Amino acid sequence: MDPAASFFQEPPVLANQYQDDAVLRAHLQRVVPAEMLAGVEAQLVAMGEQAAGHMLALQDAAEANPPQHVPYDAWGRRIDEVRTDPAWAELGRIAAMAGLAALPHDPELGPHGRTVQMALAYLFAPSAATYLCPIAMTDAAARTLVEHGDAGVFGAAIERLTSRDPDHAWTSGQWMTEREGGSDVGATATRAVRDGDVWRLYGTKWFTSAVTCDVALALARPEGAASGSRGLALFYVELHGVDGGWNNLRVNRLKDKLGTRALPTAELDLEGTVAVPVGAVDEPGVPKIATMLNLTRLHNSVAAVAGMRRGLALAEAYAGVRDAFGRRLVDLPLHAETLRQIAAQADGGFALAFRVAELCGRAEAGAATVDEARLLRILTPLAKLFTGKQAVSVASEVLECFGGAGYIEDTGLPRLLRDAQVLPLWEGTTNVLSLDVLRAMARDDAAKPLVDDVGRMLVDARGVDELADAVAAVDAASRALGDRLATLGAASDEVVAAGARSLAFALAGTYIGALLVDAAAWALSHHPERARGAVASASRWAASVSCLG
Ligand code: MFK
Repeated sequence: MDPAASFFQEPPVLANQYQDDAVLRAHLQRVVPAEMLAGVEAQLVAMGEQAAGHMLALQDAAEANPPQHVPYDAWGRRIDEVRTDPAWAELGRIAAMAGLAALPHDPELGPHGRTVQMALAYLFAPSAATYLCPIAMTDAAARTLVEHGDAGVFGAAIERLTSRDPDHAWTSGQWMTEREGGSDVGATATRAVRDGDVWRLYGTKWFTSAVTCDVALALARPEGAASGSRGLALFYVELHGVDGGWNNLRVNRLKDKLGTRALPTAELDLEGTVAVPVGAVDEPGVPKIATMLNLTRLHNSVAAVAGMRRGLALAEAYAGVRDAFGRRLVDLPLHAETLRQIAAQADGGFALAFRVAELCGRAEAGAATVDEARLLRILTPLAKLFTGKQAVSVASEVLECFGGAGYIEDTGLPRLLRDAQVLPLWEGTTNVLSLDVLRAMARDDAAKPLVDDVGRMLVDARGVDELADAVAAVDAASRALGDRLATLGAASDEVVAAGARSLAFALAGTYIGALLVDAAAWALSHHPERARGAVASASRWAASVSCLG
């Protein structure tokens, strides 16, 4: 018998993704009160089970049968139907029932609602064919309407956007990007025209993700308003009328994307689409949509760290079953070292994204101090830009851990890389976010609370022998960062802007170093028998962060 004919490899098998994730579980133990965690743990276990079980088949089905745009019916009528696989809708039902958009509004969870929600989202995302994208926009639209809209006008919509009943729940889109530019929002050409009692929108939205949504928030320029971003107002749109037909809009085509293939992303023409202003129509809409953007940026960060964790879980599972050179991969020193480096990246990104979730929950519950609010403002773009880049490089490394199998489509592995690539560019590119970090520093003096928080965490970890080197390295990076920040005032705007990305990476890298040290100190004092991974990640991070400051 030809030996090649009997060749096969054991595939990596995922365990329950909650029970198997020591980093997530330790974090929740630290930041969520024990009684509350006990109350939500069954949900986390169930999501961890689904994510390693039947959701994988739903994800595969949705990806294998991407959305289709059917512009006309058989008799020539324009219908613009967008057909998706039933598995896509099923993923939406799972999200609604888990309360992925509802939990931050649950008064019983108070400031911890965001952390619990993001823990579930983190388990859901890597098995959900990018369904976290519509959830992110839905969650963020609900919060934006709560903060900037009239409850009498939008109460019913908010109730549906935050419903856990999948037959009643709505999802939202976010219509910002136009042909003129996704980053240069001030160039928006869509017009809002008063027509009797209603406003109508005219223009083209060039990237509208999850076009199967029920509502959307859109920027448009009311007639006579100023040019640039200050003249834009924020509008609420229902995509369909009561008869089920489109609200005077046309689907031009669906985008043929590198990844996120199950997610229908469309180009839309608005041809008199009826819209309702969110708040006063003469108020600038950009600061209002910033509420939405900051939340979708947090979701983006969580999707990034979830993707890294999934890649690591798969690479570790494979290393435990694949032999090479007469040994299991996991026993090969350099391969084991590579896995530990990936783990340090995943742990670092996780710590930053979930710190943002924690602060966001406190701010939304009215429990944040002034410094925590400023910290949230700067950490949100930092988390998005840093984890987005990490996700791509980690996904690439994970594929390499599988050798040739990592390059073969039906292993499902190439999708990890394709789907990661959207994370640095969706919801603001790395450069746009680096400039937003400068904006947060200039307007809110937000670098100071970040540096102060690093100092607080290092003080807490001083005297812990196992962390002495890591504390010293992060401390040195923080002092170098302080020196660098002190020079900014004397530099020209052009020079400061040109250095924005490197400064953002230094800020994020140093802050993550402190978060990892803090988490390791907590693990050593609470669960020393389980602290090895946390100490290893803190030490590895600190060894590289010393060159970032
Ligand atoms: C997953 C599937 C994906 C499928 C494929 C997708 C492909 C990608 C499609 C896309 O295009 S995604 C969308 C990408 N675009 C963006 O994310 C927007 C990028 N631009 C920005 O983020 C700009 O910074 C922003 C439009 C928000 C502001 O630009 P401006 O208006 O030129 O800045 P300006 O004048 O400094 O800010 C206006 C106001 O907003 C100021 O407040 P005041 O009026 O009170 O002074 C700012 O402080 C406030 N602001 C800006 N950003 C803020 C903020 N406030 C809070 N948080 C923020 N992040």
